[in-house]
Amino acid sequence: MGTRISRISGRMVLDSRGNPTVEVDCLTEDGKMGRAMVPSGASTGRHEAVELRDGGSRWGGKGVDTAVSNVNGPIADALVGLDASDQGVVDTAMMTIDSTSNKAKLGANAMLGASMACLRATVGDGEIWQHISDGQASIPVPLMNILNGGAHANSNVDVQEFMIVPHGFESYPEALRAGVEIYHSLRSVLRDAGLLGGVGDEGGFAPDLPCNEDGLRYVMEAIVSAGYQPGNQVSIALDVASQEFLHDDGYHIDGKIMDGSELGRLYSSWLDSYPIVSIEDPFGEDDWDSWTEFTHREGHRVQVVGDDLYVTNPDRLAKGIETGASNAILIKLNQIGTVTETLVVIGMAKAAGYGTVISHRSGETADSIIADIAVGTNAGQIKTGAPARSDRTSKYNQLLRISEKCDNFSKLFQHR
Ligand code: 2PG
Ligand code: MG
Repeated sequence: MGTRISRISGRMVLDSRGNPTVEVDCLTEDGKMGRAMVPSGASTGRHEAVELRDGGSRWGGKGVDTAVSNVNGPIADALVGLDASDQGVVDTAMMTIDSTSNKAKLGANAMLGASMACLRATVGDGEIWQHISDGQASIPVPLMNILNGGAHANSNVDVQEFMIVPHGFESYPEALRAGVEIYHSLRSVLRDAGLLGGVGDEGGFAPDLPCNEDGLRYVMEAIVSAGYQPGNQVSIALDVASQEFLHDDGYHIDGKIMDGSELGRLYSSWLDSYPIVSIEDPFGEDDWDSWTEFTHREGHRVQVVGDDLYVTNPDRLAKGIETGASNAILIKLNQIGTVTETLVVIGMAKAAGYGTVISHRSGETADSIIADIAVGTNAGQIKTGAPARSDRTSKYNQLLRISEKCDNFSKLFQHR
């Protein structure tokens, strides 16, 4: 058993927002080393697995000393001696000592760091995407967030993410180039309008705008002025992250208060006017009826993606499949906390005919594992921010490397 784990060790490192996060090293008896860093969300769903933070005043309450101690203590004790290549056994061993339904004891950040480090150690100098693939790998279509609002920006824009989807290209490198050119074109468009300020957490521009629809207008202008055809070559995706503006009296958007049906009709009017191929979290995390109503009406012409709704959790996804709440799921490893469970949820979604979007978090690291996971599971889509800032480009760049060996660029959204 060459891949028997000889050592698991954790430490604190910093994420892209300057907050502590967990890094884990896994060493095997045959001398392999796997290292992984854990990302962190800001617009987190209430039903996500627990991200263990120390609280108190140090690091603004965001310390991860307890999570790191859990890696070096109980997790290391449980994993040393196991075969790193048996991911299911590794992850089950951690779940057995945690025993909570939301990983509150060990922390999903501690568990995921160890889980991913074991996967890396197993693969060694090889390729993670090849290791997890059942033979059907493809490079995902990127959903690139070029205009940031909501909880990721200090602006008045309610919609969290305006993304471009460069789907009408023969290869990933061409699609990426289009995305990058449009990103820079948006900078010029906003500068000319006197709206260029800083960028948001995911590297997209973060202007104040008179209304949310203006985000769509500026993105359209950027696509056209970069020389691309909206709809044919490049479409738009939104992450509304509506839970963030859902209050007791309804959804607060554009200075109005709407119920789920009214908000759904606003989206429908956007679908009539813009080439939108995907809408994520159009409704709140427990507003199942609005999800079902909207997906029933619009699911034939738009991908409806559950993020806070499903939190990469098989039980919540099962409910969504049963009720027809959406037709796609966002996949974030740290929402559920282990590699094994993540792969199970992806499999479940695919079996139900759901779209699968592998996603970063707004707080990221240089770790690019989600690029490999998106390729190896043939997910079809990846969402990993603007094509700027190393925490985001590390994933786009890893896809460039992989595309030297795998030239199968997903055909998703090509024949709309
Ligand atoms: C989302 C994510 C990533 P956060 O809502 O989809 O873009 O944001 O990591 O803050 O939850
Ligand atoms: Mg989201």
